[in-house]
Amino acid sequence: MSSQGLEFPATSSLRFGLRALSLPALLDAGRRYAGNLIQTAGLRPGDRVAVLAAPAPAVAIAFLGHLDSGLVHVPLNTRYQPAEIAHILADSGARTVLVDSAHLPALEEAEGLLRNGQPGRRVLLDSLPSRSDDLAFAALSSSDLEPLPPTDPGAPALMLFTSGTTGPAKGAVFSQARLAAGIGSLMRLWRMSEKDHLVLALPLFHVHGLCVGLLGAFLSGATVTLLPAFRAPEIPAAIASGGTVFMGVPTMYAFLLEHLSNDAGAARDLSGARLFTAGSAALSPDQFRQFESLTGHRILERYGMTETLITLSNPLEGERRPGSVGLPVPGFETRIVDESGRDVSPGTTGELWVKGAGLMSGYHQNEEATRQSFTGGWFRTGDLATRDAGGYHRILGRTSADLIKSGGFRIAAREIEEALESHPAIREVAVLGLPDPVWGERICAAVVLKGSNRFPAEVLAELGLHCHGKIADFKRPRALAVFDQLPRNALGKVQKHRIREAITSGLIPAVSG
Ligand code: MLC
Ligand code: AMP
Repeated sequence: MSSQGLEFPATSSLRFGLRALSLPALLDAGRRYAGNLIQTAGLRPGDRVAVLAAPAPAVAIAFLGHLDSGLVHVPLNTRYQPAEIAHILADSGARTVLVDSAHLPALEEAEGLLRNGQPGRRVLLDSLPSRSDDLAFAALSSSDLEPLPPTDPGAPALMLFTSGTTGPAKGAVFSQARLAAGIGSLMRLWRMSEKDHLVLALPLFHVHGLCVGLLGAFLSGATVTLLPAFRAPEIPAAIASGGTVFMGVPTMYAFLLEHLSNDAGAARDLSGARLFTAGSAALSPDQFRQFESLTGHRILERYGMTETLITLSNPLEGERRPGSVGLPVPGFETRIVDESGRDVSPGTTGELWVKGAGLMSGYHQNEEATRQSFTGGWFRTGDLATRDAGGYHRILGRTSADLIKSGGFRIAAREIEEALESHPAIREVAVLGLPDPVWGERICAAVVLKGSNRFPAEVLAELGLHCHGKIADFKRPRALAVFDQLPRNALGKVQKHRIREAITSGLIPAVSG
């Protein structure tokens, strides 16, 4: 692709089960797929194509094809329910969806919810056509085509939807040039090369799996073993068969640690790897130390965000500090500021702001939200951080309790509150994250009930059923605390920090489910 855009060394390959595809073969299939799709469906550069499919080579082929043809790749979380899918289709304006058979029913339900009522064009990955205009991925990616015109490296290439504290999920837009700057720099920092072999068990719809993992490996000429899902026992086995790098969210490391402590052979299987990285949520110093004592590897923790790519990282060589996310990735700068936007002194907590060529250009068709997120070119992360005199950063939480990170997924409390409010037993509800050693945060609903004679555990189970089909399962409350009334400030705003204090101090018990 172009010089300011993405350049892929030909050495990469993708392994998936028994299949192995070289990068040139992936690129060739991607070009055919995208070129034929453009012709058949009458698409133009800049048109969005949504992808709703489990990790598979076709997802990588489609991503490369979209990048190569100027179509905008819009990956959808495969755990989403129809209403969540419908919102992203409507907001992104994607009229074409690449979908696998496992997710076709959810897509069909989502299409039924779209206000314009018009089903878009579907590209089916592995099922037979059920509508006359359905297209088959296999046919598109194998037919001949005319050469594609060159793409503009500054044009939108990727749109990643993410939740904020207010309003529905928004699409963060990246051009090839921004991806090349942000991810290229990180790969150089980590010395990723054609000698590397990434074991990738992350979903391919978020920055971590899609950009840092898949794209990063392709930019570096590395081999990728793509796993269809994360299962802890498969990681040591994949590393033993040649893997050199593993990237995970802390919840994956929690499951991996459990497996390693029960199977000494598994720890030995990790000895051939050169790099384990963690991010998307805080890796606890305990996890860092346990992993080091079981495997001898010091996990390299880094920090990022959907809107910014990866902006801070512990060094590859030099000190990897437990509990710290390290130093700015080359090409990025950070500031830590107080409430009036003034820089704080080293060691003082403030909001982390980041700047650099890898930041998103903005939220899709949402100038207001884009304007509010940036100040003078600095993206306001909403994360609380400190920086020591040596430049190492620590993330200490968020400025707002309304965003939760659980299992590495970013979740807006408001979306869950809206889903729960319609339950007949609920008078008032506030949702927050409680600390959890495996999931980072566990979703807790603090409620005022309409009747007084209900068992909390029974209400929690009912709320779980009530959420089913409305919101993705990872957003379902796993704990419930019953209040007589929710604490509010003088303006009537619910004070989530007081709810958290009441629960963590034991004053108000929380039942788990
Ligand atoms: C699931 N369970 C939970 C839970 N989620 N319990 C408490 N809290 C939660 N949040 C329960 C389920 O009900 C189930 O129980 C059991 O745990 C297993 O759930 P699962 O969903 O089947 O687990 P699994 O599929 O193994 O998923 C775990 C995971 C997944 C870690 C693989 O969460 C994941 O892929 N996370 C990665 C997210 C990610 O890529 N984030 C990157 C964002 S980008 P039962 O009883 O039903 O068995 C970003 C930028 C950056 O952040 O910096 O990288
Ligand atoms: P997302 O929008 O899913 O990309 O989530 C981004 C958020 O994940 C950040 O704003 C942080 O709150 C959190 N995050 C990412 N990496 C780390 C990390 N290493 N330590 C703590 N929090 C992290």
